[in-house]
Amino acid sequence: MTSTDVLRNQAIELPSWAFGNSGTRFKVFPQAGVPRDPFEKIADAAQVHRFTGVAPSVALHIPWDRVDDFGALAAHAAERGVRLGTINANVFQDNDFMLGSVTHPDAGVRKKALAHLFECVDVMDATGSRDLKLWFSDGTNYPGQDSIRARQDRMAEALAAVYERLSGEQRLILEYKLFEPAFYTTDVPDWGTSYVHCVRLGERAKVCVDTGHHAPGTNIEFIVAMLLREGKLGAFDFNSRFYADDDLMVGAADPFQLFRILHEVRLGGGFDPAAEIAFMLDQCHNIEPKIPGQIRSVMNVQEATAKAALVDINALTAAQNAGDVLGANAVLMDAYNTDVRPLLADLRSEQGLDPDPMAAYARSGYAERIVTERVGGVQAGWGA
Ligand code: LRH
Ligand code: MN
Repeated sequence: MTSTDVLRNQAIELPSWAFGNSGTRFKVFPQAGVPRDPFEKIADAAQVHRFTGVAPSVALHIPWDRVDDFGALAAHAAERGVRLGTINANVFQDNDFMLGSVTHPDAGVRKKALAHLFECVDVMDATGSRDLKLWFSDGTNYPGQDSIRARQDRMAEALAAVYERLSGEQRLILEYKLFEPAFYTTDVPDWGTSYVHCVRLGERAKVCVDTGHHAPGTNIEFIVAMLLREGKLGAFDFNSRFYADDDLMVGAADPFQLFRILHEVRLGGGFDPAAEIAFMLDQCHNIEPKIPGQIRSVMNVQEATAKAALVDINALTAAQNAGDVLGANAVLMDAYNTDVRPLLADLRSEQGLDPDPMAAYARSGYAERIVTERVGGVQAGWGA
């Protein structure tokens, strides 16, 4: 695949929840014009695809995006040039899940959690989605609170039951996270734990790398290289952070890290559609306007991808094999230090898009229109 092919075929999935209100435990600042239902979220996501051309699908979160007729929602999306993507389960907000969901000591609570996961598979059947993404907030806050081993047994049992329920091309994507909301153990805290569970489950179980879910200083591109080598990288939840799971715009806090990650994706064949890697955003625009925030984020992924695609692999390999440390590093830095914005602007023009998506969206009047139209009703959020 040439670098231009990689950019032309790029598909970045947007999170429906990025268009709703979000915040921290301290405050959720509502914004005017925010969607009131999944249909309006989809309409906003379609604006990002309209101006970037590379955001053709929207990930849903259940129950935040539960509707009576998912067929109607899929049709609504199609009319706007996008499709429904990954289904995200939510076993982190029900009062019964305080001590865990599928890992809870009580079998009745585990059964309730599993029922929700099965409901999400039913939603996939209705939307035609390929991926079920599972992130578990399950964990403990104090040593001795529960058996680490027993919780893993419960987790494995639940994952096997969900995996059994999948059909056709459907996949289970297991997302890990170091901590929060649990602060002593998290039952799927790192790539190794997710990988072990996925290997035991089978071919259609893959790992999701959320770039905000690692201990500070973690070399995420090493994890990406390893998972690609094992054929177990299923998806990314892209965002960036300065400290913890900040869910800031991807590439905003550490554009060099994003470049290094996408360089390993390229080396590992991850840009080949056959690798079936889902490139998703998972972000919260707590203080910035949400649609432009998503457009900027998509452009950040495009720019990092374009830079990664510019790396002269032959020169890099030659320098590496010659033990030319500075030479090899220079090959990578040359690509990273290349201004790819003109290249991307030309590619957009070639595709009949405005070379400057942010300016084009601002001129469209959509932002003003939704503020005027979306009066009354309950703004969408995390419903916590
Ligand atoms: C957990 C997470 C997960 C989603 C949620 C919105 O921190 O990254 O991917 O379910 O954010
Ligand atoms: Mn995530």
